[in-house]
Parts: sequence; structure tokens; C-alpha cells
Amino acid sequence: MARPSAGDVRNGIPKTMGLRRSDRFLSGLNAYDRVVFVTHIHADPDGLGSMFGLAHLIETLTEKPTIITQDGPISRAENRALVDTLHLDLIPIKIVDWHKGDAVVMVDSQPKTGRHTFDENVPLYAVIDHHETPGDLEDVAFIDVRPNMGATCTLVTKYLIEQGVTLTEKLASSLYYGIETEVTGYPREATEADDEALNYLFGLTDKDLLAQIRNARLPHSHFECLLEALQSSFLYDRFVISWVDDLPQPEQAAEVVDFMIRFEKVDWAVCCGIHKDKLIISVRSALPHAKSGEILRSVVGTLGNAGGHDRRAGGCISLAGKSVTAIEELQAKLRRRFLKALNIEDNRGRRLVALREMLQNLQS
Ligand SMILES: [Mn+2]
Repeated sequence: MARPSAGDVRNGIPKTMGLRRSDRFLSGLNAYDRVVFVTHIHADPDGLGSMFGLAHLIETLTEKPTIITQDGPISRAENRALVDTLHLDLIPIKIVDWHKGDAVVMVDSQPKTGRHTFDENVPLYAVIDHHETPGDLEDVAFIDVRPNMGATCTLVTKYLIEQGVTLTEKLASSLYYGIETEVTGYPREATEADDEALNYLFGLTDKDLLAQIRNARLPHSHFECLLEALQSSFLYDRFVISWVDDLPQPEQAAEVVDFMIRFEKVDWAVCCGIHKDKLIISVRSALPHAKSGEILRSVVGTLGNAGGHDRRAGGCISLAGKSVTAIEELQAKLRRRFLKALNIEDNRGRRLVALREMLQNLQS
């Protein structure tokens, strides 16, 4: 039998007592006047779909108003397309006027993991997530954290099915895309529950809209960033590390590693890049049970924050200074720590594209 989740234990109500999680989630809201949804900085489709799905659940079954917030910019082209084509109404978290009667619901993230810019002292009613990265769940009344699920949107879809709520095309498309983006890649980080949710949602989606989101048009900076990453990539055994000096958008580090992990000669891809006063790190692995999140957390250590899943992880480090030496030292430190964590000999590495070839390309 599956181990009970933190939610079951903390609330002292085993599932066998018949109260479904979605019932407990909804009944706990009685004490509040309004529901405010928050997700991690630079929201992704899983966070957006989860907020949108739960807001629909609450608005259908209760009289409570809901607001969906946005923490920091959403810049990845597909994620922008999701917000724009579905006309998601997002309130910048900076302008949220927190009320005493607010039930704050955090999805696809956990408190005090360095992934939020709003006041850490704002009390949370619920945390609904699937990350392995432990957050501070003290004093959170409702907890449903299931790291065995591929997506938070899967949990939300289950709540909606349990409560018999009818989905709009727009909502089904957003939940579907939220799950799809979390379980792509190989090996898949998906369970039967994710596939059941995808199956359920598929017939309800707007396929043209999904195609429009998946094939979102890319900005010039996307190609510049990829070129810089390719030219700076070094291989160490089956590990490739790429550097981008100036990441125009923080999510581009993830786009680089999504691309690099397809390389047949590597099992690990890391991209580090500087965005404003932060060093952004993104990791992908092509190995099953790779524990990328844990590895990245050990590599970053006290330098910053990190977390993630088995195959995918992300982190960031606040830069004290942006001098070339300071950044080079940090780069060297991270590279050494990655190689150590992955048990790869720290030799000189070799360039993915030889310098001579780069120069020849420029001359021809
Ligand atoms: Mn997620």
C-alpha cells in the first residue's frame, strides 16, 4: 500500500475515513472570504493550469471570489501563448492587497523554497504540489503534496472529477497542456494517474488552441541564446555544461537544456546563465531515477536555492558581484561540484564545437 502523504498524516484523517481530499480542501475554505492563488516565480503551464482549475472548482461550488496571481514575468514563448490565447486573468502579486480573510492556496511549489517574491509571513491555507523539494509546511492547514505525480494539474483534474464539475474547453486545454509539458521527455516522469487525467481531458480540449501554444513563435533572442550556449558548451564524459552570459529571459536556461539533453552522447545537461543579478541554473537528465533535484540542491548548497524532480531541476544564486573574476570563480566552483556529485573525473573537458571550427565558420 502507498505511504500516506503528508496531507493525510498532518490532518490526522486517513483516506479510509471516506472524506475525499477535494472535500476536505473545499470544506476548509468555509472559514475564509476569498481565495488567492499563488504559484512559483515565472509561472509555468503546470502552475497556471492548477490555479485556473482550482479557481473554477471553487467558483462553481462556492460563492467565494478567487484571484489568480502572477509572480514575476512569464516569458517562455509557449507559456506566454498559453496566457494570451486562453486570456488568463492574472494579477501581479506585487499589487495584491492581502486580507485577513484570504485563503492563500499555493500550487506547484512549496513555501520558503526561494521561489516566491511575496512576503513569507503571509499565512497559507493550502499547499498542493508534486515537487520533492521540501518546503516549510508548518501551520499550513491543508497539504496535498504528492511527488509521485507527474504534474500538479493531475491532482487538480482529480479534484474536478471527484466533485463532478464540468470543464470548459479553455480549462481542459490548460490542464492538458500543464500535464503534457511536465511529462514530456524520456524517461517519462509520469504515473498512471497522469495518463488517466490526460485521457479524460483530451476529448474536452481545443486542439487548434493547443497547437498554437505548442508552436508559439520564438523571439530572436531564443536563437542568439542557443548559439551562445552551443559555442560555450563543454563535455565531460556524459555531462554537458553550457554558459550563457546574458540570459534575456530566465526560462531560456531551461530551453537550452531541453535541447541539449537530446544529444546522444550525454546523460546530463546543465545550463547556467546570468539574468539581472542572478545566476540561473537548469538541469536535465536522460537517466531514470536521476534525482536531479537532490543533486542540484547539493551542488548549489548554501549559495542559493534549488529543487525539482528526477529528470528536471532548476535553481538560482543571487550574485554578490558581477565582475568577470567573481563570475568565473562561481562557474568553476559549480562545474567542480557537478562533476564531483556525478562522479565524473575533473579533466579539462572538451568543447562541443571546436574553437577552430567556430572561427572557420565566421570566415566562410
Ligand atoms: Mn509542476
